[in-house]
Amino acid sequence: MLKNGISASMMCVDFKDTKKDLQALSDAGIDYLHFDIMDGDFVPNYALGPCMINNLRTATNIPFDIHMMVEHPEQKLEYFDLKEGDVVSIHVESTHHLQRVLANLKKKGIITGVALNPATPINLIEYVLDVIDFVLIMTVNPGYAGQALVEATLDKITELRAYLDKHNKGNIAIQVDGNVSFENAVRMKKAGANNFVAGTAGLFRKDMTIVEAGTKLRSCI
Ligand code: S6P
Ligand code: MG
Repeated sequence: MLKNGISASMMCVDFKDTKKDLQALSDAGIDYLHFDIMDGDFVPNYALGPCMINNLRTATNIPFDIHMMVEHPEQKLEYFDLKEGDVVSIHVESTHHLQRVLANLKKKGIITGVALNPATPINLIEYVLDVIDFVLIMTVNPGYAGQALVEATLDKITELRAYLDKHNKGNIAIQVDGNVSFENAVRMKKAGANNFVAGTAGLFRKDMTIVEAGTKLRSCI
């Protein structure tokens, strides 16, 4: 089960002083560290990978949330040393074998999520509802931090919550990712989101510290 709360987007940390940011994220009581894995193919960018994840295992007690934005995730997951209790999300658009990849992760004790790009319809998740703990609604197009919200995704969150209830899956959480600002977090929460990926808009801000932003964001969700 995915915890309600805040997942910090690790592509937004200050790589010159990762240790300091990790301490601040811990002080802020952040619930997960969100690792954006990008292959330059599924998305128009490269970011993060197994070596960063392995490196940080011993540097923090905050649980890991791994967002796979790669083609053929079923082939690339073996590059990762996944641990029971890790969170992993797989994009519907990235594989012909969505059920297989999610079921295999579930067997390993992974908390599984299915991710949807802004233009991808909700009903594509119907036949994987029994192998997921959460749905990740992309509220921006994947690839970059610092983008504007795709407004239509707010209605999508509302529709997804109703869809899950209709399928007797009220226990499946909704994670949102992209421009989770303080204002947008309130709207996303109202629409039915439970877990909020926070980057430049809600946590790694120029006008406040991580602890100040984390405290403010928590009061919004
Ligand atoms: C986007 C990625 C996200 C971003 C996050 C950044 O491809 O999946 O996790 O890192 O959205 O947050 P913000 O507040 O800069 O949009
Ligand atoms: Mg992400």
